[in-house]
Amino acid sequence: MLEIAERVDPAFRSDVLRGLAEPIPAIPARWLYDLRGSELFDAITRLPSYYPTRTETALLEARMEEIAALVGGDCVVVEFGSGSSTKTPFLLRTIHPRAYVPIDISGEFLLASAARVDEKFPAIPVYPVEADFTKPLELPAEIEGVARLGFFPGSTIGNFVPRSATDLLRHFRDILGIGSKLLIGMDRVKPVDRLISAYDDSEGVTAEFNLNLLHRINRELGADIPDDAFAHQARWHDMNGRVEMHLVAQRDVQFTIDGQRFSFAKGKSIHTENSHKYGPRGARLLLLAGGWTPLAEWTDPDDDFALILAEAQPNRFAP
Ligand code: AVJ
Repeated sequence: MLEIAERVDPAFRSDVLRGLAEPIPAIPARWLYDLRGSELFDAITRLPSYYPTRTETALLEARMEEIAALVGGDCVVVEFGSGSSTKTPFLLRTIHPRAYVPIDISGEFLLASAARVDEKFPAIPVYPVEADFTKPLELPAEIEGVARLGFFPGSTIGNFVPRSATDLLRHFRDILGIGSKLLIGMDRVKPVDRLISAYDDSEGVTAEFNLNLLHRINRELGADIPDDAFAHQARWHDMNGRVEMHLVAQRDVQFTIDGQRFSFAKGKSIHTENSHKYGPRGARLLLLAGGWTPLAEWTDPDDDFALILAEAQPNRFAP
């Protein structure tokens, strides 16, 4: 018992209990990314129907020289939500930064990927930071005074509703400082059938990724959710411009989490993730609202995905 209690993140417990008691039950998406969840997400990125990763990687590979020319030399790269750091080599190889700072919430995953980068680029010091990048955080003292390039690939910004995305971009600006640059990946709006197959693959990997959240709740919070009672669903919400992931009750079901009873009628869902998609104007407007001036952008020939380079706006008192 004690052993279990020690492992539990109190924020996980309160987010789950609070989220499931809401009129529209929902759990913040970041809890999908424990070690198993991060591994499953990694598997998603290799699925044929999941176009964002390979499209963004190809863009980075093709356009890195141009990007590097605009970024300028002497800087450190700070990556928000580095995960498995698979796109990082393209950046490090061309930019040759003074240091690399990967920031991720999943500690074990972070250290393993940091070690891989360190091995591949022995000349670049790596300073991993285990943190929730949405919260206040300290950058390592070693990089003080050096220009910063924030790297936020994968359309992770799409996880946040526009209001929170704006807050997050402002937060990045506070962390990195005025004059810093940000290279951000944003997924584009596209036909619904392509979006849905990217988030409900025929191999069932995304379903497993979503259902892992229930396994995590059972394991870490001592809950008894029958995992066959819920099924994965991906929905396009046109008005909000996003794909939503849900876990839908397949029958009436009752369960207990940390002594609290919940009951879900058949068809009721737990909303577990949003993935917002942006057109060119929307993407730039979001950056501007978050305090970043777009400098340049690159897209693939099908306009499936965009990489945007932006600069932290100075505070101005007049236009
Ligand atoms: C990591 C948030 C960018 O929204 O495309 C992929 C997460 N979830 N398939 C996305 C995800 C299900 C992914 N992001």
